[in-house]
Amino acid sequence: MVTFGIEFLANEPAEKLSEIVRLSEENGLSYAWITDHYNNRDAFSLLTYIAARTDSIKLGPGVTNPYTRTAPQLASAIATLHEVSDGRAVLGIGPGDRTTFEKLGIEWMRPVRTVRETVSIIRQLLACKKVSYNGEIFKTREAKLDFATDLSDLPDVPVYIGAQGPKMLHLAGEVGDGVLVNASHPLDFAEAIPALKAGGADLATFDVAAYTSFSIADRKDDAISAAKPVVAFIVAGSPPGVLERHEIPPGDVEAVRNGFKKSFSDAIHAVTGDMIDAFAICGTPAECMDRIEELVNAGVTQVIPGSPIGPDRIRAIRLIGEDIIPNWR
Ligand code: F42
Repeated sequence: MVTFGIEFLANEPAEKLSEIVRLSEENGLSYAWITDHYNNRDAFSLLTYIAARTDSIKLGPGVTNPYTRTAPQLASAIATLHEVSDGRAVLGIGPGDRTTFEKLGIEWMRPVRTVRETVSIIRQLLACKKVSYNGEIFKTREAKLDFATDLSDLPDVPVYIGAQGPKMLHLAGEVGDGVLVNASHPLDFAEAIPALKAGGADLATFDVAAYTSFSIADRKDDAISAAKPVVAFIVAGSPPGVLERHEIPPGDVEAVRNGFKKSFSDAIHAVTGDMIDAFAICGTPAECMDRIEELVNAGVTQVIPGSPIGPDRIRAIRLIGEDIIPNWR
Protein backbone atom coordinates (compact mmCIF):
# COMPACT_ATOMS: atom_id res chain seq x y z
CA MET A 1 0.00 0.00 0.00
CA VAL A 2 1.41 3.38 -0.97
CA THR A 3 -0.12 6.81 -0.58
CA PHE A 4 0.91 10.11 -2.10
CA GLY A 5 1.48 13.39 -0.33
CA ILE A 6 2.84 16.66 -1.63
CA GLU A 7 5.16 19.29 -0.17
CA PHE A 8 4.71 23.04 -0.53
CA LEU A 9 6.98 25.74 0.79
CA ALA A 10 5.37 28.33 3.04
CA ASN A 11 6.64 31.03 0.72
CA GLU A 12 3.53 31.98 -1.20
CA PRO A 13 0.30 33.70 -0.19
CA ALA A 14 -2.36 31.62 1.53
CA GLU A 15 -4.86 32.01 -1.27
CA LYS A 16 -2.48 30.75 -3.94
CA LEU A 17 -1.32 27.92 -1.73
CA SER A 18 -4.86 26.83 -0.90
CA GLU A 19 -5.71 26.70 -4.61
CA ILE A 20 -2.76 24.45 -5.36
CA VAL A 21 -3.54 22.21 -2.37
CA ARG A 22 -7.14 21.99 -3.57
CA LEU A 23 -5.87 20.94 -7.02
CA SER A 24 -3.69 18.33 -5.31
CA GLU A 25 -6.69 17.00 -3.42
CA GLU A 26 -8.70 16.77 -6.66
CA ASN A 27 -5.82 14.83 -8.21
CA GLY A 28 -5.76 12.15 -5.56
CA LEU A 29 -3.00 13.36 -3.26
CA SER A 30 -3.71 12.33 0.32
CA TYR A 31 -1.42 14.63 2.34
CA ALA A 32 -0.25 18.23 1.99
CA TRP A 33 2.88 19.02 3.98
CA ILE A 34 3.76 22.70 4.46
CA THR A 35 7.34 23.57 5.37
CA ASP A 36 8.12 25.60 8.50
CA HIS A 37 10.95 28.14 8.71
CA TYR A 38 10.79 31.27 10.88
CA ASN A 39 11.54 33.51 7.88
CA ASN A 40 8.65 32.20 5.77
CA ARG A 41 4.91 32.65 6.23
CA ASP A 42 3.55 31.01 9.36
CA ALA A 43 2.88 27.34 8.58
CA PHE A 44 -0.01 26.89 11.00
CA SER A 45 -1.84 30.01 9.79
CA LEU A 46 -1.50 28.77 6.22
CA LEU A 47 -2.70 25.30 7.20
CA THR A 48 -5.78 26.73 8.90
CA TYR A 49 -6.61 28.79 5.82
CA ILE A 50 -6.12 25.73 3.59
CA ALA A 51 -8.21 23.54 5.90
CA ALA A 52 -11.19 25.82 5.38
CA ARG A 53 -10.85 25.47 1.59
CA THR A 54 -10.28 21.71 1.24
CA ASP A 55 -12.32 18.65 2.19
CA SER A 56 -10.35 15.47 2.48
CA ILE A 57 -6.61 16.00 2.13
CA LYS A 58 -4.65 15.56 5.38
CA LEU A 59 -2.74 18.65 6.43
CA GLY A 60 0.35 19.20 8.50
CA PRO A 61 3.58 21.12 8.98
CA GLY A 62 6.38 19.23 7.25
CA VAL A 63 8.26 19.84 9.42
CA THR A 64 7.97 22.14 12.39
CA ASN A 65 10.60 22.13 15.16
CA PRO A 66 10.94 22.43 18.95
CA TYR A 67 13.36 25.39 18.88
CA THR A 68 11.26 28.16 17.38
CA ARG A 69 8.01 26.76 18.81
CA THR A 70 7.46 25.20 22.23
CA ALA A 71 5.72 21.87 22.87
CA PRO A 72 2.59 23.44 24.42
CA GLN A 73 2.32 25.90 21.52
CA LEU A 74 2.65 23.04 19.05
CA ALA A 75 0.08 20.91 20.88
CA SER A 76 -2.41 23.78 20.88
CA ALA A 77 -1.71 24.59 17.21
CA ILE A 78 -2.13 21.02 16.02
CA ALA A 79 -5.27 20.57 18.14
CA THR A 80 -6.73 23.71 16.56
CA LEU A 81 -5.85 22.47 13.08
CA HIS A 82 -7.45 19.13 13.96
CA GLU A 83 -10.60 20.98 14.98
CA VAL A 84 -10.88 23.29 11.96
CA SER A 85 -10.06 20.51 9.48
CA ASP A 86 -12.49 17.93 10.93
CA GLY A 87 -9.74 15.58 12.00
CA ARG A 88 -7.33 15.94 9.06
CA ALA A 89 -4.31 17.20 11.03
CA VAL A 90 -0.96 15.42 10.97
CA LEU A 91 2.10 16.64 12.83
CA GLY A 92 5.48 16.62 11.12
CA ILE A 93 8.27 17.58 13.49
CA GLY A 94 12.05 17.47 13.25
CA PRO A 95 15.09 19.11 14.76
CA GLY A 96 14.82 22.09 12.40
CA ASP A 97 17.07 23.93 10.01
CA ARG A 98 20.36 24.77 11.66
CA THR A 99 21.25 27.50 9.17
CA THR A 100 18.17 29.53 10.08
CA PHE A 101 18.73 29.03 13.83
CA GLU A 102 22.18 30.61 13.65
CA LYS A 103 20.51 33.84 12.58
CA LEU A 104 18.28 33.73 15.66
CA GLY A 105 21.07 33.01 18.11
CA ILE A 106 19.47 29.63 18.84
CA GLU A 107 21.98 26.93 19.70
CA TRP A 108 21.16 23.55 18.19
CA MET A 109 21.66 21.80 21.52
CA ARG A 110 20.84 18.10 21.85
CA PRO A 111 18.50 17.94 18.86
CA VAL A 112 17.54 14.28 19.24
CA ARG A 113 16.69 14.65 22.94
CA THR A 114 14.85 17.92 22.29
CA VAL A 115 12.60 16.30 19.68
CA ARG A 116 12.03 13.26 21.92
CA GLU A 117 10.90 15.34 24.91
CA THR A 118 8.77 17.66 22.79
CA VAL A 119 6.92 14.78 21.15
CA SER A 120 6.30 13.21 24.55
CA ILE A 121 4.81 16.43 25.98
CA ILE A 122 2.71 17.01 22.86
CA ARG A 123 1.30 13.48 22.89
CA GLN A 124 0.33 13.77 26.56
CA LEU A 125 -1.30 17.17 26.02
CA LEU A 126 -3.24 15.80 23.04
CA ALA A 127 -4.43 12.96 25.27
CA CYS A 128 -6.05 15.70 27.40
CA LYS A 129 -3.87 14.86 30.36
CA LYS A 130 -2.53 17.14 33.06
CA VAL A 131 1.14 16.92 32.16
CA SER A 132 3.83 17.07 34.80
CA TYR A 133 6.96 16.37 32.82
CA ASN A 134 10.41 16.26 34.27
CA GLY A 135 12.73 15.95 31.31
CA GLU A 136 16.43 16.73 30.93
CA ILE A 137 15.49 19.75 28.82
CA PHE A 138 11.82 20.59 29.45
CA LYS A 139 9.72 20.66 32.58
CA THR A 140 5.99 21.19 32.94
CA ARG A 141 3.75 21.20 36.01
CA GLU A 142 0.16 20.09 35.54
CA ALA A 143 0.03 21.67 32.08
CA LYS A 144 -3.23 20.99 30.25
CA LEU A 145 -5.04 22.05 27.07
CA ASP A 146 -8.41 23.17 28.39
CA PHE A 147 -10.32 22.74 25.13
CA ALA A 148 -8.84 19.39 24.13
CA THR A 149 -11.44 17.25 25.91
CA ASP A 150 -13.98 18.40 23.29
CA LEU A 151 -11.99 16.56 20.61
CA SER A 152 -12.38 12.86 21.24
CA ASP A 153 -9.99 11.61 18.54
CA LEU A 154 -7.29 14.19 19.20
CA PRO A 155 -4.85 11.68 20.70
CA ASP A 156 -4.89 9.86 17.34
CA VAL A 157 -3.24 12.76 15.43
CA PRO A 158 -0.33 10.98 13.71
CA VAL A 159 3.16 12.23 14.49
CA TYR A 160 5.77 12.06 11.73
CA ILE A 161 9.42 12.70 12.53
CA GLY A 162 11.65 14.47 9.97
CA ALA A 163 14.87 12.45 10.08
CA GLN A 164 17.97 11.58 8.08
CA GLY A 165 20.68 10.71 10.61
CA PRO A 166 20.82 7.28 12.30
CA LYS A 167 19.92 8.60 15.77
CA MET A 168 16.98 10.65 14.53
CA LEU A 169 15.77 7.68 12.46
CA HIS A 170 16.01 5.46 15.53
CA LEU A 171 13.98 8.01 17.49
CA ALA A 172 11.40 8.18 14.68
CA GLY A 173 10.98 4.41 14.88
CA GLU A 174 10.58 4.68 18.63
CA VAL A 175 8.17 7.61 19.06
CA GLY A 176 6.67 8.31 15.62
CA ASP A 177 3.71 7.00 13.67
CA GLY A 178 5.73 7.74 10.57
CA VAL A 179 8.92 9.33 9.29
CA LEU A 180 9.60 11.98 6.66
CA VAL A 181 12.98 11.17 5.13
CA ASN A 182 14.39 13.88 2.91
CA ALA A 183 15.50 11.50 0.15
CA SER A 184 14.59 10.36 -3.34
CA HIS A 185 16.71 7.24 -3.86
CA PRO A 186 16.23 3.63 -2.70
CA LEU A 187 19.81 3.52 -1.34
CA ASP A 188 18.83 6.07 1.31
CA PHE A 189 15.98 3.85 2.44
CA ALA A 190 18.24 0.80 2.56
CA GLU A 191 20.06 2.79 5.29
CA ALA A 192 16.99 4.29 6.93
CA ILE A 193 14.77 1.26 7.35
CA PRO A 194 17.07 -0.80 9.58
CA ALA A 195 17.45 2.26 11.84
CA LEU A 196 13.66 2.70 12.02
CA LYS A 197 13.26 -0.99 12.84
CA ALA A 198 15.95 -0.81 15.48
CA GLY A 199 13.99 2.04 17.08
CA GLY A 200 10.93 -0.21 17.27
CA ALA A 201 8.92 0.76 14.17
CA ASP A 202 6.35 -1.85 13.23
CA LEU A 203 6.61 -1.63 9.47
CA ALA A 204 3.14 -3.13 9.04
CA THR A 205 1.66 0.14 10.26
CA PHE A 206 4.50 2.68 10.36
CA ASP A 207 4.41 5.16 7.44
CA VAL A 208 7.81 5.50 5.74
CA ALA A 209 7.55 8.69 3.69
CA ALA A 210 10.03 9.74 1.01
CA TYR A 211 10.16 13.55 1.07
CA THR A 212 11.50 13.85 -2.43
CA SER A 213 12.79 16.39 -4.81
CA PHE A 214 10.48 15.69 -7.72
CA SER A 215 10.25 16.94 -11.28
CA ILE A 216 7.75 15.51 -13.72
CA ALA A 217 6.99 16.76 -17.24
CA ASP A 218 5.86 15.52 -20.60
CA ARG A 219 9.44 15.90 -21.85
CA LYS A 220 12.41 14.58 -19.93
CA ASP A 221 14.64 17.57 -20.72
CA ASP A 222 12.12 19.98 -19.24
CA ALA A 223 11.91 17.89 -16.07
CA ILE A 224 15.72 17.85 -15.77
CA SER A 225 16.07 21.61 -16.28
CA ALA A 226 13.58 22.25 -13.47
CA ALA A 227 15.29 19.78 -11.11
CA LYS A 228 18.82 21.11 -11.57
CA PRO A 229 18.64 24.18 -9.28
CA VAL A 230 17.18 22.14 -6.42
CA VAL A 231 19.72 19.35 -6.90
CA ALA A 232 22.55 21.91 -6.92
CA PHE A 233 21.47 23.09 -3.45
CA ILE A 234 21.12 19.52 -2.19
CA VAL A 235 24.60 18.56 -3.43
CA ALA A 236 26.17 21.70 -1.98
CA GLY A 237 24.58 21.05 1.43
CA SER A 238 24.90 17.27 1.70
CA PRO A 239 27.23 15.74 4.28
CA PRO A 240 30.17 13.65 2.91
CA GLY A 241 28.57 10.33 3.96
CA VAL A 242 25.50 10.95 1.81
CA LEU A 243 27.59 11.96 -1.22
CA GLU A 244 29.76 8.86 -0.77
CA ARG A 245 26.68 6.65 -0.47
CA HIS A 246 25.66 7.83 -3.93
CA GLU A 247 29.23 7.66 -5.30
CA ILE A 248 29.24 11.28 -6.40
CA PRO A 249 32.90 12.03 -7.25
CA PRO A 250 34.35 14.68 -4.87
CA GLY A 251 35.58 16.70 -7.89
CA ASP A 252 32.02 16.98 -9.21
CA VAL A 253 30.78 18.12 -5.80
CA GLU A 254 33.53 20.73 -5.68
CA ALA A 255 32.50 21.98 -9.12
CA VAL A 256 28.97 22.66 -7.83
CA ARG A 257 30.23 24.30 -4.63
CA ASN A 258 32.70 26.45 -6.55
CA GLY A 259 29.95 27.28 -9.03
CA PHE A 260 27.91 28.83 -6.22
CA LYS A 261 30.86 31.07 -5.38
CA LYS A 262 30.71 32.49 -8.92
CA SER A 263 27.06 32.51 -9.88
CA PHE A 264 23.91 30.46 -9.51
CA SER A 265 23.98 29.51 -13.18
CA ASP A 266 27.55 28.17 -12.82
CA ALA A 267 26.36 25.93 -10.00
CA ILE A 268 23.42 24.67 -12.03
CA HIS A 269 25.69 24.06 -15.00
CA ALA A 270 27.88 21.80 -12.84
CA VAL A 271 25.01 19.47 -11.89
CA THR A 272 25.57 16.03 -13.44
CA GLY A 273 23.14 13.30 -14.48
CA ASP A 274 24.35 11.13 -11.58
CA MET A 275 23.50 13.90 -9.13
CA ILE A 276 19.99 14.17 -10.52
CA ASP A 277 19.57 10.40 -10.31
CA ALA A 278 20.76 10.37 -6.71
CA PHE A 279 18.81 13.33 -5.38
CA ALA A 280 15.63 13.64 -7.40
CA ILE A 281 12.79 11.72 -8.98
CA CYS A 282 12.88 13.24 -12.40
CA GLY A 283 11.52 12.66 -15.88
CA THR A 284 8.42 11.68 -17.80
CA PRO A 285 5.55 9.97 -15.95
CA ALA A 286 6.89 6.55 -16.99
CA GLU A 287 10.38 7.38 -15.71
CA CYS A 288 9.02 8.72 -12.42
CA MET A 289 6.92 5.56 -12.06
CA ASP A 290 10.03 3.39 -12.37
CA ARG A 291 11.74 5.21 -9.54
CA ILE A 292 8.62 5.19 -7.36
CA GLU A 293 8.41 1.44 -7.85
CA GLU A 294 12.01 1.08 -6.68
CA LEU A 295 11.22 3.18 -3.61
CA VAL A 296 8.15 1.12 -2.78
CA ASN A 297 10.21 -2.06 -3.14
CA ALA A 298 12.70 -0.52 -0.73
CA GLY A 299 9.94 -0.05 1.88
CA VAL A 300 8.55 3.42 1.18
CA THR A 301 4.82 3.71 1.95
CA GLN A 302 4.22 7.41 1.20
CA VAL A 303 5.76 9.28 -1.73
CA ILE A 304 5.86 13.05 -1.34
CA PRO A 305 6.70 15.05 -4.45
CA GLY A 306 8.50 18.19 -3.33
CA SER A 307 10.33 21.08 -4.95
CA PRO A 308 10.23 21.72 -7.82
CA ILE A 309 7.39 19.16 -8.52
CA GLY A 310 7.79 20.07 -12.21
CA PRO A 311 8.61 22.89 -14.63
CA ASP A 312 4.89 23.66 -14.76
CA ARG A 313 3.51 22.89 -11.30
CA ILE A 314 -0.14 22.66 -12.31
CA ARG A 315 0.62 20.33 -15.21
CA ALA A 316 2.88 18.29 -12.92
CA ILE A 317 0.11 17.79 -10.35
CA ARG A 318 -2.24 16.70 -13.11
CA LEU A 319 0.35 14.25 -14.45
CA ILE A 320 0.78 12.82 -10.96
CA GLY A 321 -2.99 12.50 -10.63
CA GLU A 322 -3.57 11.00 -14.06
CA ASP A 323 -0.47 8.95 -14.81
CA ILE A 324 1.08 8.04 -11.47
CA ILE A 325 -1.42 7.61 -8.66
CA PRO A 326 -3.91 5.38 -10.56
CA ASN A 327 -1.16 2.78 -10.99
CA TRP A 328 -1.08 2.30 -7.23
CA ARG A 329 -4.76 1.98 -6.56
N1 F42 B 1 13.59 21.69 8.65
C1 F42 B 1 12.97 22.86 8.82
O1 F42 B 1 13.46 23.69 9.60
N2 F42 B 1 11.81 23.15 8.19
C2 F42 B 1 11.20 22.27 7.37
O2 F42 B 1 10.14 22.56 6.83
C3 F42 B 1 11.82 21.00 7.18
C4 F42 B 1 11.24 19.99 6.40
C5 F42 B 1 11.81 18.72 6.40
C6 F42 B 1 11.14 17.66 5.78
C7 F42 B 1 11.66 16.40 5.82
C8 F42 B 1 12.86 16.17 6.47
O3 F42 B 1 13.37 14.93 6.52
C9 F42 B 1 13.55 17.19 7.08
C10 F42 B 1 13.03 18.49 7.06
N3 F42 B 1 13.66 19.54 7.72
C11 F42 B 1 13.04 20.75 7.84
C12 F42 B 1 15.00 19.36 8.32
C13 F42 B 1 14.90 18.73 9.70
O4 F42 B 1 14.31 19.63 10.61
C14 F42 B 1 16.31 18.36 10.17
O5 F42 B 1 17.17 19.45 10.12
C15 F42 B 1 16.91 17.30 9.31
O6 F42 B 1 15.99 16.24 9.22
C16 F42 B 1 18.26 16.80 9.83
O7 F42 B 1 18.04 15.98 10.86
P1 F42 B 1 18.96 14.74 11.13
O8 F42 B 1 18.11 13.53 11.09
O9 F42 B 1 20.19 14.73 10.32
O10 F42 B 1 19.34 15.01 12.66
C17 F42 B 1 20.38 15.87 13.06
C18 F42 B 1 19.98 16.52 14.36
C19 F42 B 1 21.62 15.04 13.33
O11 F42 B 1 22.72 15.51 13.20
N4 F42 B 1 21.39 13.82 13.78
C20 F42 B 1 22.41 12.85 14.12
C21 F42 B 1 21.82 11.45 13.90
O12 F42 B 1 22.58 10.51 13.92
O13 F42 B 1 20.59 11.37 13.72
C22 F42 B 1 22.78 12.84 15.60
C23 F42 B 1 23.07 14.15 16.23
C24 F42 B 1 23.58 13.94 17.60
O14 F42 B 1 24.25 13.00 17.84
N5 F42 B 1 23.19 14.86 18.54
C25 F42 B 1 23.58 14.91 19.92
C26 F42 B 1 25.01 15.21 20.10
O15 F42 B 1 25.41 15.30 21.28
O16 F42 B 1 25.74 15.46 19.14
C27 F42 B 1 23.25 13.61 20.63
C28 F42 B 1 21.80 13.24 20.63
C29 F42 B 1 20.83 14.15 21.40
O17 F42 B 1 20.43 13.78 22.51
O18 F42 B 1 20.41 15.18 20.89
